[in-house]
Amino acid sequence: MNNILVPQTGFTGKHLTGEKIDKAVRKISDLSSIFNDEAAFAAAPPDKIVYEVESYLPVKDGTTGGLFFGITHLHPGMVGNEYFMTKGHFHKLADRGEFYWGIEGEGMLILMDKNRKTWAEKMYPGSLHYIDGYIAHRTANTGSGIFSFGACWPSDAGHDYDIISQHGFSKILVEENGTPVLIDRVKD
Ligand code: M6P
Ligand code: ZN
Repeated sequence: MNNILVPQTGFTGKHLTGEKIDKAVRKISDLSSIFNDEAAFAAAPPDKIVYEVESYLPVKDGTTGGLFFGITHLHPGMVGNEYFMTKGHFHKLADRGEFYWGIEGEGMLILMDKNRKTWAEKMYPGSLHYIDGYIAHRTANTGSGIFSFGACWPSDAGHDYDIISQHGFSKILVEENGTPVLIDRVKD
């Protein structure tokens, strides 16, 4: 025994391999109240996959001082004129930050502070995004292929989905003349 170990988990650049990898799939039917256009949402196929998340969770959820690592694959698509996107969340321990980085395809990181000020950053292969604590975050696929991005966050951060599922972000990302634009969300 020479104390040189072989890792049991791998990162191929796009996928995670090995032990302790958690996989989650989010379909249209899992995303009620996320999209703004309710009629378009009701007409969308409920079983269509919107995104998949692979996560390496080496410690128990809630552990102070640990880290989690995830890759999210957002499929291309729209609900009405809104791009396929993640649910989006604040952290339960609200001051916890997170890194996101673009791996493949084109997307947008949509951010909102506690005062509901919303802005967005373009994501593309090689883009790196530091998300400060107290900032809600979600991503959207603005391209025609799969949009994959990485994430690394503290293992005690947790996910708080309540504010977003009840009130959304104050702005939504829609396609206008083939271009993504961030506009005020007006609920009809
Ligand atoms: C990233 C990380 C995860 C998150 C996932 C999907 O991989 O931020 O913590 O779960 O994106 O986002 P959401 O949980 O908002 O659906
Ligand atoms: Zn997060």
